[in-house]
Amino acid sequence: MTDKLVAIANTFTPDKNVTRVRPLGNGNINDTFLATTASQPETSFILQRINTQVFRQPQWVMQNIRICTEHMRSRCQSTSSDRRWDVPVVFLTEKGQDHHIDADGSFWRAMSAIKNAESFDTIDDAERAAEVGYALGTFHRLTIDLPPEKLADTLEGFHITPRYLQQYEIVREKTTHPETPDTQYCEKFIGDRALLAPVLEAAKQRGKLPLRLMHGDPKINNVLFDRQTKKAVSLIDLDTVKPGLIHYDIGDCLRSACNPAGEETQNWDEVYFDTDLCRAILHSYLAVTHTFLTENDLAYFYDSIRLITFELGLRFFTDYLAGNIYFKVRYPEHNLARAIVQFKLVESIESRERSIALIFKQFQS
Ligand code: GN1
Ligand code: MG
Repeated sequence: MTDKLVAIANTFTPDKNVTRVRPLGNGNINDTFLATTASQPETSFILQRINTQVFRQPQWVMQNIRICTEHMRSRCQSTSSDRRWDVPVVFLTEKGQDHHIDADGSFWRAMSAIKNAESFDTIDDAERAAEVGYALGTFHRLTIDLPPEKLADTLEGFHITPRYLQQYEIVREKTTHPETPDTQYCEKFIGDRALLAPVLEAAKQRGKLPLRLMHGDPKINNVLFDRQTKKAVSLIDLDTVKPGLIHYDIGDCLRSACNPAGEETQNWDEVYFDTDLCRAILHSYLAVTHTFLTENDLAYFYDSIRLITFELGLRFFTDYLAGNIYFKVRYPEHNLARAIVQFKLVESIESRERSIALIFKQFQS
């Protein structure tokens, strides 16, 4: 396999000098590797096999990433900034293609690695949190003038919560699963909050929230921090960049960054939503984005945090019931455990509604 991976990596390098390919990170969907050249280790790059069961048109994913990264790069070049901000570069094959399909039909692509940078699965201090807000704000600021209709819909239904609820109901009807206190908790939790599901879609339909370009997956470990300065320098994992609501991003970023126990914990009593981290993230996010956000945008921030957390729990639980066909798992109840983490987080968000609302109040006129 290693030789095969090295050969695949070398389709993206003119010098064919990759000597080592090793697994990187813990993505739930795609397979990610770091490809290294012996002579120049600093030219390591990211090699990924796209999960084509999830991304049915992977060539559209690449097209979206190229449009978005080129746009962000030209915005960075045309505005002076005293801060480092790196946009990943898509590598091309010898034939000038942004992907390579191997003999097994797998879809591969390569992108530059962000130098001297690191990511974290959890954070616990306000300085780092402020950098997370800066990172998401910078991504939204650099893409706000890129018309969303220039991008393809690469993952239909992604973050459309009412659709996930429908799928859950279908899967629940069709499958049999052991009734345990944990599954009963999840079913009751979802049933009690079914009315919450359409909140953002209804606002979109009523014209309160505009269709914009979104990142789609700005969870904490997709923010890269400079190892020396500790400042955020990039927001990676651009597979889900497509037309959507920036509220999905706000919700996803906050549900992931403000959960110090992390989304993989099994210690459910430890799960809580940290409002100090939330405040730090929002302050810096809004400092970058206030020029284009509207009163309506702010009015839906709390709902988006609660909804996207609920939605991810719903997605994990549905996948558990369906037999773990979407998210990678390490054991059969993994998606059930992940769902409970998100639902505990929703409970904590709900219990802190007033203090979360107070954070936004400061920014609403
Ligand atoms: C998936 O594969 P990864 O870890 O980048 C998922 C996100 C979830 C996330 C939860 C395309 O992202 O929506 O929030 O897991 N990506 C897709 O960790 O479904
Ligand atoms: Mg992702």
